[in-house]
Amino acid sequence: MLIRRPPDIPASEITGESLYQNRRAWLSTAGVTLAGLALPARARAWGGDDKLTPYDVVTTYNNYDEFGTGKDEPAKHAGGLKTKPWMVTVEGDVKKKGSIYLDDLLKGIPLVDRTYRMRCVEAWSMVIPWNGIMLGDLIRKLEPGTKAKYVEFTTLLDPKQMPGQESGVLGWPYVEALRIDEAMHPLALLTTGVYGKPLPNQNGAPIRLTVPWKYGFKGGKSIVRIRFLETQPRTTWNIAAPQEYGFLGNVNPNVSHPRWTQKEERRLGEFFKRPTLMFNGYADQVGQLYTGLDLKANF
Ligand SMILES: Nc1nc2c(c(=O)[nH]1)N[C@H]1C(S)=C(S)[C@@H](COP(=O)(O)O)O[C@H]1N2
Ligand SMILES: [Mo]
Repeated sequence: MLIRRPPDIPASEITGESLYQNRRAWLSTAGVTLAGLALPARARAWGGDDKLTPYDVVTTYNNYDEFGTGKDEPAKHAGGLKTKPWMVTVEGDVKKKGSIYLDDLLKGIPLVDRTYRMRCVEAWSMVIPWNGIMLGDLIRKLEPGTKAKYVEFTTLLDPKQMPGQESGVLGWPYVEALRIDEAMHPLALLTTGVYGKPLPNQNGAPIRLTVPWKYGFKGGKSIVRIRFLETQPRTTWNIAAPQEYGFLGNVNPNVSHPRWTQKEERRLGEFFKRPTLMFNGYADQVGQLYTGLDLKANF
């Protein structure tokens, strides 16, 4: 089993402002970021600006265990993954079932640009300008039935292309899932690009899940199957270590990982640690999904 720990972040990654730090990127997120927030106070409490993490860091410091467990390995080894043509299979309690080319699956769904804070369970974080679609738009297009309470996402299983799958560090293929109400939330995306460019393979090309209020492990990469289920599916990290990785995987500074605190985080490119915020700072938008739930027991 793979033992996760917060890594030391080399000084070479302490970099300045990014090229893409422009008005367009921020405008595109304004609707989401500003909704319901008393922004100036909140922004100061948060510790200043959320500068974009530079493209070269976003695309060379990755977790994608199918291509090796070193942060630099996915960028080195994922280049050969064949992502075109790409088929996705839709299964379960849903009207539009079957295997479909990715382009056809996404046809007619509006593209969105969203800059999100992303928080890994290993206590580092980035700010990433994603391009993709709202997951809810796709779900509505697929027309799930009334029994569909969960949506499951499965990564490609192909040890020939993904050498990490020859090892037993995790169960393969990588599986992640959301409750359907979480999946319908407008912040939940399927992303196909970053910084306005097609998603590099190491970031999960050609399509991956992006859920900014949850730990990064919830964001399954290179998805080939979407299933609509009545009962909660088992998910990869939850199977590997259920006491460490809950099904929900919501960012929660009050629930420590058994081996390290989640109260603070290292933003890649910054020297000082920042406090970690409830739901990764998206509490005003997503908090109502969990009303009445004991978030210490349901982590
Ligand atoms: N298939 C697959 N998806 C995965 C992972 C993985 O190992 N395999 N790692 C997860 C983890 S732990 C994180 S933090 C994010 C990292 O995404 P990024 O490399 O695009 O920043 O991908 C997630 N999705
Ligand atoms: Mo992660």
